[in-house]
Amino acid sequence: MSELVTLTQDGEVAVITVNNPPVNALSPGVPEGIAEAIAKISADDSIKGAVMIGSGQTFIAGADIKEFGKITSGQRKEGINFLDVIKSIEDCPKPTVAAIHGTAFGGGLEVAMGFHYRVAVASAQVGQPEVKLGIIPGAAGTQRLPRLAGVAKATQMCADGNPIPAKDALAAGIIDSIVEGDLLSGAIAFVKEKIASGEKPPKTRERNEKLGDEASNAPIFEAARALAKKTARGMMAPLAAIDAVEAATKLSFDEGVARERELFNQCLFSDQSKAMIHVFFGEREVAKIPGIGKDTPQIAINKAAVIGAGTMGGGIAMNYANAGIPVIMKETTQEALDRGVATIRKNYQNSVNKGRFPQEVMDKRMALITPQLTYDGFDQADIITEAVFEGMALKKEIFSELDKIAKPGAILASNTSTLSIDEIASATSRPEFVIGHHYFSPANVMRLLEIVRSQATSNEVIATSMALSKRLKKVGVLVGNCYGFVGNRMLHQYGREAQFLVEEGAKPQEVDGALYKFGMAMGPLAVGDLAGLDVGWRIRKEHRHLEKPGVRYAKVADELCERGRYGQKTGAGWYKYDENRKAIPDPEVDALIEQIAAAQGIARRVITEEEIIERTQYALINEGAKILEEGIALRAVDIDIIYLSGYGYPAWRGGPMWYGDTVGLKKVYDRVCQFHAEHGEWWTPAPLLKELAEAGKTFAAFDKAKAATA
Ligand code: T1G
Repeated sequence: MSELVTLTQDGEVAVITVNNPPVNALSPGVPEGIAEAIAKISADDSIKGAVMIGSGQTFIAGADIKEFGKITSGQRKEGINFLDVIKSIEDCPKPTVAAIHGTAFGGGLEVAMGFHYRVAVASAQVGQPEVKLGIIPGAAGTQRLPRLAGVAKATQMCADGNPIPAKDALAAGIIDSIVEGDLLSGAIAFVKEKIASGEKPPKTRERNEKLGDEASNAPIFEAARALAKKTARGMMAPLAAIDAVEAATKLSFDEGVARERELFNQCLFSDQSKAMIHVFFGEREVAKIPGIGKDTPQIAINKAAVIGAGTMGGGIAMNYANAGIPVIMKETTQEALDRGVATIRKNYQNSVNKGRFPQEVMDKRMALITPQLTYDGFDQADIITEAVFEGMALKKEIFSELDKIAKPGAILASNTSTLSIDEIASATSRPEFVIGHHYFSPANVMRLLEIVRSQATSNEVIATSMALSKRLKKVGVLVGNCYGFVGNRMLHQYGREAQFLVEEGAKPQEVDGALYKFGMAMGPLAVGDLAGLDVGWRIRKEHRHLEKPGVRYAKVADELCERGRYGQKTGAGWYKYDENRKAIPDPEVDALIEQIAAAQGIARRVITEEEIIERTQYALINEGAKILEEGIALRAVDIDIIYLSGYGYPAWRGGPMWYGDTVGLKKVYDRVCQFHAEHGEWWTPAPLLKELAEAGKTFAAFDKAKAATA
């Protein structure tokens, strides 16, 4: 028996323990160890029943995702096949019980469903999250789950990939009992009852009573497909998962398993799955900061304070309250403060009304927020976040005041979206405690938190900020200090190209439509209308003096603002908006665009979808390469995670840098050079892009090489 799987005996009951930290993944050796244990149990007459349990934090959390890359790259010849080991569990002549704590996900649940019975602690979760990796269950999960939970539940779980808690799994028939107290003892007691009962251990694959019939199943699959096309737009895996569950209702078990395997392989070898596996590991990679290890001391965050109760300040205060951290929220006028509190209350009430959490949770969270007009209590705060108007003078004035008020060792964070953290820190005597915490609107919803280090920010403050982002359920990404940091700096190039394309001949709805079809949550012009065109207009006016003569700048957005067309908030921007805020193309805007193009001597032309995608996506990639070279982002994958969690970039494309790798950096670079020749210095190729393109390399390889030397 490998140390990955151990077999012990408790009287007549055998206990199989899986020891593969940290999540007991089904890495090579684990399935083999389980199969070996089951064979021994089947052959040993002194054993009358068996239990399997995971050591450490969880049951089996799935196949080892690291193995998929080896398969798709050809490094590993044979695929991942747990079907035989699961079948051997099912065919064991003695009752077997899976004892679940933590998570039984993916292959973990599939293995558990091969057991005759499943018991769990109340805090356990079960699920088939494979679609979140762009694949589907590949070990008969789509065939056994409908046999235990019924077709509707199985279809929903395999298509959306969301886990369910033990109590729902019990109600659905996926588990047989919830164990109070010690899980192993409870599981052993359970299997002893089954031994005593003498009942024939039920084989899940033979349980067909919940498979329904064509008449009852057809509407389930039709609704599931319609939902997947809406909520997982562009993705193949959810639809494949539904096909696989449908096969379970129409074919024999073995034929259904064969169909599942076909669909699994189609997904596994797709670009979408490679991208989503890149994202899975990327979301964990960004938490690893070279030079700031797990042993870096952190500052205890028990009390917070926020300056500003506007859209951002209120959302930030909610983040702290949601994490159970008391937070003071300060404003300058009672009217602004009351408005901020009212917005928070409305947001929470919406969640209660939608059943996301009960009223008492809302009441508890509201009680954690202390709205006030003074700095009272700020000297007790462990972290103070400034979220006021985006003007450097005001921010420096506030940080200078905080320097006098905050206790020694308090973190002073700015929510600035573009301004220099170095300059803000210079207003204090404690620059090592100053950092950027750039949230994305709405701050209580968007997962991304750009953590902006200044030249002086200490490792402790960075380590604390990274840990705090996890506590606030954010994806914290450490970035360097430059205008726009990472996300907004790249967005500036992306938005510029979108507007140039409009001036050159594409209609606004064509630019937005092409990018929506590409997978973006919204097109850039519609995003501008949503955020308010006046925001960018104010910043451009503040920086007009920096515009280089002879260099082309987009003109239409400024003109729209001059006409009071700020977007949704004024009922018109790039589009007109009806009472339901539906965007309607506006002939007045078309006429304005033609007028501006003519005034600039731009000969308008038909612009293809392909050019729209290339001009906008390659502008992102080229700027991302410059950001990498400057060390503003630690890795290309950090840029990808920023775009996925803060800018509505489709996970199944992996992020802008991963997309560049998928297209091929040589092709990207060649097109950037063409755009440079046609459109001037905005398109100056990034030297790193040139270097990687000419070496036939990828950004992923760049990251790997950098990690190897870190
Ligand atoms: N394979 C390999 N590594 C994994 C892993 C997995 N399945 N799950 C987690 N890790 C690593 C992770 O990268 C991190 O590594 C460490 O474990 C801690 O993870 C056949 C084909 C279980 C809820 O999709 O959802 O089964 O960064 O930080 O917050 O049909 O991990 O420390 O080096 O996330 O406590 C299906 C994925 C696979 C589950 C724990 N299973 N994992 O969360 O820890 S496909 C999944 C999770 C499959 C079958 C198919 C979470 C977790 P490092 P963590 P956590």
